[in-house]
Amino acid sequence: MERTTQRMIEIPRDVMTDEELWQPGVLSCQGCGASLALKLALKGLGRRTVVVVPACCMSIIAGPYPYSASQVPFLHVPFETAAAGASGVRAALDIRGEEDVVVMAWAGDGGTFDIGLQALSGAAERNDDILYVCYDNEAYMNTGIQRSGATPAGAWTTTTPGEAVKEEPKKDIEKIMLSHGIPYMATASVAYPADIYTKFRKIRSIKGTKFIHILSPCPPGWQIDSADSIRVSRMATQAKVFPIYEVEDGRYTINVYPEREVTVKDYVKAQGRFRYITDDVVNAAQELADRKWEELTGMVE
Ligand SMILES: Cc1ncc(C[n+]2csc(CCOP(=O)(O)OP(=O)(O)O)c2C)c(N)n1
Ligand SMILES: [Mg+2]
Repeated sequence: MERTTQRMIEIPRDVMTDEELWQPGVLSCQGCGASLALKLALKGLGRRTVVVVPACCMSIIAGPYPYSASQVPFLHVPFETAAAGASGVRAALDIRGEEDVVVMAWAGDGGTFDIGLQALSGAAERNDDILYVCYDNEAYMNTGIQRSGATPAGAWTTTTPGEAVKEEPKKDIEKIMLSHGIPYMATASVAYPADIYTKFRKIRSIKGTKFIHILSPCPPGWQIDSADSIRVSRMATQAKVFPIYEVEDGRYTINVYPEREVTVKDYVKAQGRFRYITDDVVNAAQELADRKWEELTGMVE
């Protein structure tokens, strides 16, 4: 297997905090993308951060007070209220004159694409000064791998069981968020840790609603070996299934250009959850990936 640690060297050591705001010994599965993503995000954001988490794997992974892995305030809120909770904390901090504190909602794909979308849309429409992060493991993992609006077509879940895999493609959350005219929207992946760090560092100085969508592999849900979670995530970007880019005030930048010829077929073949995917669905997913990539590259000035 290829080594995956080399990209860590790209992180500018002079500015990166050595402070660990996400402690080891968390309750995640081995190879969990969500926990790694949060660790990197907090390195970029620093100590002046409040994290607001709805019901999802992360509410369990963090552990209960006083044993929580988080070294910053960690507020647990109901499933559909991540954005509303973050907006409320923002308002309270502003009243106290603590405008420099970043309020970050950290929600799963079910909490974002589906049940929390209304609160998220409201916050984005008001351009509330919050950072909203969706760590996307492409199903409701915490309750046993149910299909969400982020699950890709052709994937097995416990609610699209056996050969009755999901038929509908993944919801286009980036377009939904951009339609609100927010100042910052980005995608990221745990396969590119330096990029996560850089993006979270950058958002500290952006006012208004920021949205970051992070692809977060889930070994039990994707039916992959925990040692392969970074490799499979990188394949998603190399195959253009999950491009890494950012949009700042309408300006598009692609942060990772695929270096290798990886097809959608290669990507799905690497995961047990796509065991029953048909050639037609793979071909449609390839066409969709190619079309979206063309659209994206066309947006870059
Ligand atoms: C209103 C409500 N409905 C259902 C649940 C049960 N529930 C808790 S976590 C969860 C799954 C969350 O999925 P996602 O947001 O994708 O995060 P993940 O678990 O995958 O990390 C569900 C259905 C709940 N807590 N509240
Ligand atoms: Mg999920």
